[in-house]
Amino acid sequence: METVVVAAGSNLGDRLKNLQHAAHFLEEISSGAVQKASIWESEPVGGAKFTFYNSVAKINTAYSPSSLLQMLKEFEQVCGREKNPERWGPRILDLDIIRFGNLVIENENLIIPHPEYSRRLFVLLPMNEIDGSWVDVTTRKSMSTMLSEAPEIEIKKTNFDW
Ligand code: PH2
Ligand code: MG
Ligand code: MG
Repeated sequence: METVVVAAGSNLGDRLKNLQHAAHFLEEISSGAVQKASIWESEPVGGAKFTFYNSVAKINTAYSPSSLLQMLKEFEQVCGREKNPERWGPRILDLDIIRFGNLVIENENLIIPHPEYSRRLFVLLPMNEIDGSWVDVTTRKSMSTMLSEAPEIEIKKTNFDW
């Protein structure tokens, strides 16, 4: 059994409902309770255009990383996400594996830890709420170091439940 951190984002349609669907799904696939951070509203980073709702959830799973990835991708599709969307196009739901226990994986389908998370406050701020003592397995950076080094963006915590 491994502890896995999954980041969730939505910037299309009913963003809160999309994250609530995701929470329901994560509860179904997790062995035991799911720990969810707050939902944060954040400006789009990179080439994306519409404001996101973002959060992260910590689950426990006996699935392999590739099976979990497959399940998350399938669920994104079930929620109505297009199969081959434009790179920065708006998305109903994006579910990314941020960390998978202390595994380090690098293949053509999956990189763990997620290659961008340490520069993304929309992942780090919610992650810090539930996993503040996390140290990156590859860089050995603490959460507070990553938080202070990540580029600033406009982001605020909401009171929505998911
Ligand atoms: N996801 C992206 C690109 N940019 N910006 C924010 N604020 N939140 C995201 O989840 C996000 C993004 C690609 O997955
Ligand atoms: Mg993503
Ligand atoms: Mg993704």
